[in-house]
Amino acid sequence: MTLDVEKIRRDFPILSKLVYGKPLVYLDNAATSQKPRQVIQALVDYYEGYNANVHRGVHALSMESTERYEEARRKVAGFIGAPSPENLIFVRNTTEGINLAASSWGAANIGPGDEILVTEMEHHSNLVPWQRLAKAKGARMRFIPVTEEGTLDLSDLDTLLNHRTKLVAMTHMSNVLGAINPVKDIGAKAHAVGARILIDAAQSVPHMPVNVQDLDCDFLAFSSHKMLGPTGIGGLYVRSETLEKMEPFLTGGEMVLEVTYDYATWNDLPMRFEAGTPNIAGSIGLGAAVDYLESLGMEQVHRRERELTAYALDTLKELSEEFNFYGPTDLNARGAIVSFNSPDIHPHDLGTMLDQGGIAIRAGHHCAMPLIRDRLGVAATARASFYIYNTKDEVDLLKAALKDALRYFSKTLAPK
Ligand code: 7TS
Repeated sequence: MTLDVEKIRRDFPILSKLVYGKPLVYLDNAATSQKPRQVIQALVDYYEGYNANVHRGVHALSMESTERYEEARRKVAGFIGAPSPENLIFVRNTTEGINLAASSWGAANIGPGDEILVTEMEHHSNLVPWQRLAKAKGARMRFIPVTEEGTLDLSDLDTLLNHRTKLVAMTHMSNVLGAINPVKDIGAKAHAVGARILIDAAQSVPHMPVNVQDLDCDFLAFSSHKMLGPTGIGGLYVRSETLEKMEPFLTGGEMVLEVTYDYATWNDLPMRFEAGTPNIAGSIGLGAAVDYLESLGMEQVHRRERELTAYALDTLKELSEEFNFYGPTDLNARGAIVSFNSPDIHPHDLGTMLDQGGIAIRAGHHCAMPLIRDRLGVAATARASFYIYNTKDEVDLLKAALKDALRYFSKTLAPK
């Protein structure tokens, strides 16, 4: 079965929008995805029908919102293959999930002389929290290098990963290179030396089947807004044995069982990690996004995106003299993200020009400054990133717009 892209597109109201009088071509999905009517409706249904705080009211609305909030947790936990909904903490986004792990687990388990192993392709969200922790604790950061091709260079892994390593924190899919990393194999090696593995799944959970039990990871963080859901909500999966020993991240209401003027005891899992009123509507909206993705099937989503990536790489190859393209050539090792750069045009100028034609791409350092600057050796790149509703026609429009931009900026490409 292949996905019916035209039918999918009809579910996304924003895709019929005109930008500067041109049909929107939305190719900035790695930053945030668009939302289907079903997700938007779930938010409206909540606010119009049963808006109330969760876990505390005895009244009908509160009981309904609590039931729907916990139902969303069951759905999202199931989507990533968590053994129980208790393993899933609702957080604001991937960034907060990683910070929770760094503050609660990291602060208690990383000490002087310990090592935290990350890769050179991390988003700042999976770099800065560990840098800060390492500085505070006298621990050392180590880095798995990135090859010229944009994959991980694992040749020194046996040295980088050693008895001092306490944590491997790595991205499942790079938001710049599109590289999909062998997190399962590296996780097994991490466990063999007694280290834990945290997976930044911000770019993988939306685009391919991800199962935390199959990956055998200790932590996995992701964001709703990149997987058709609302902003302000995401998930952190934590393995039970680890979660049970973790101290709370934030403290206050909801996360306590009993409070006196002198002390407090902690609530059950996972509420212990959800201080204050949570993003109730957001969680329910994320549950609706999971329903939507499951109705398509994540294998189908991944297959369709691989097809589109293959088409994009093949189509854009024609411009390989004018643009450098980054990321692995092996389609099995990359997702639907294509970063590129021209020595003649600043990516921001390119992005602005494409925008005039209704084409939304991202230009910049993509919150991966060390990778862009120190590894790719550029100040910024342009990036097109695809999702289930993108089409080959849109890839063709991108190519045509890039050719126009080359003509406009460098006047070196003769019209074809
Ligand atoms: N990790 C990766 C791999 C990401 O791509 C992003 C966001 C994050 C973490 C942080 O996610 P957040 O939801 O907490 O912000 N990446 C991008 C991007 O590539 N363009 O804008 C946001």
